[in-house]
Amino acid sequence: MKKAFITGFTGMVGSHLADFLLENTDWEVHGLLRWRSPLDNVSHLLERVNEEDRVFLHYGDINDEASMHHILSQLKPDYVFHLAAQSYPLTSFDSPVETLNTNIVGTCRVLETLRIIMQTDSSYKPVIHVCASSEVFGKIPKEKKPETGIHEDCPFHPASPYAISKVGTDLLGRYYAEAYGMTVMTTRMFTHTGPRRGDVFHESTFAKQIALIEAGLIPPVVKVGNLDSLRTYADVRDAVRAYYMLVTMNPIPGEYYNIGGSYTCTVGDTLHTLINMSTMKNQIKVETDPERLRPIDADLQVPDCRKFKEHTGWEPEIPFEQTMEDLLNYWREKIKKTGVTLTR
Ligand code: A2R
Repeated sequence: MKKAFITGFTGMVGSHLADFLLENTDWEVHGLLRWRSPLDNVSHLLERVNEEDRVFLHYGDINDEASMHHILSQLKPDYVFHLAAQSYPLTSFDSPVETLNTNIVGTCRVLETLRIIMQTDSSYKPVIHVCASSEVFGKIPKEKKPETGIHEDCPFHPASPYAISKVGTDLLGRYYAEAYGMTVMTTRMFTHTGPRRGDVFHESTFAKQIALIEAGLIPPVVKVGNLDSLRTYADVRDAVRAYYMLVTMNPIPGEYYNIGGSYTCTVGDTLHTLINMSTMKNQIKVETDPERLRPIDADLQVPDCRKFKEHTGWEPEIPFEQTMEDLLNYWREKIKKTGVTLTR
């Protein structure tokens, strides 16, 4: 039985990827988590963990070399999905060093550990996905944005410590493929969201605030940052299907792909889509909160995904409205279960 190892297993993407692999393959799914990682996103899998039914947990940290070596040398996974990261751009302005350390040095640690294991066991040839981000392209001036969207070879112009860290992640993935012949592919996924999305991201905080308003827990005011930024949205469940295709459909070492959805709108349009889905839509007011504005914004995030689509045949399937409805329902359920929650 093949073994997949997911760093960032407890995150939004890692947990959906685990669901996808359990549903669509017969692989074992091994997740990396830290000793205090919240288990909310994977709580539905814990029974299977207890029963050792294809899901296994490994405690470690990508910033801890010994733990990575211990886990990976024993497990020797066939597929590695390296998703773990400090994943939030706005937080990276407050914690630049931690962001750079986890996303660049942590990625290097994962790849270097695999390289050393491969050196001592020449039969070991894992297929590795390194997850960068569309944020590497950052703030592209309007006149420089290609008609067909941002393609793989557009110049990097990162606009946050997070984006800079993901340039490092991206280049490390390609370096390990070129220098050591490792089967590493790098992706730059554009905005992807859905249930379990962290409440620090714009569409998720909108949905969460609306659910809190509906529950009567906060006044009917949704606090927002920059509403003008243009985004192309994908559903996280389509995104993890893309990652599965990336590693299983003729993986080409050193390749890098832009991947994203097909629905483009402003952050303001997303806000209004969510408000229109609310039972309180006529009462809700919108207020700008300066704390939610980035010092600079990656504001024209529209992808050209032809390279990935031609290579794999992947197409996004879940419509934007469905994603937003599922996200809103996710928060409604969570608030019903947990009651008062931090307003963000
Ligand atoms: O914070 P935790 O303990 O729940 O774990 C997070 C994990 N993570 C780490 N794991 C091991 N060692 C570390 N030093 C470390 N730092 C963070 O990464 C969590 O499981 C995951 C991040 O989850 P989310 O914030 O929900 O990110 P999401 O949306 O799943 O993004 C996945 C990937 C990231 O590379 C993003 O930068 C990219 O997609 O867009």
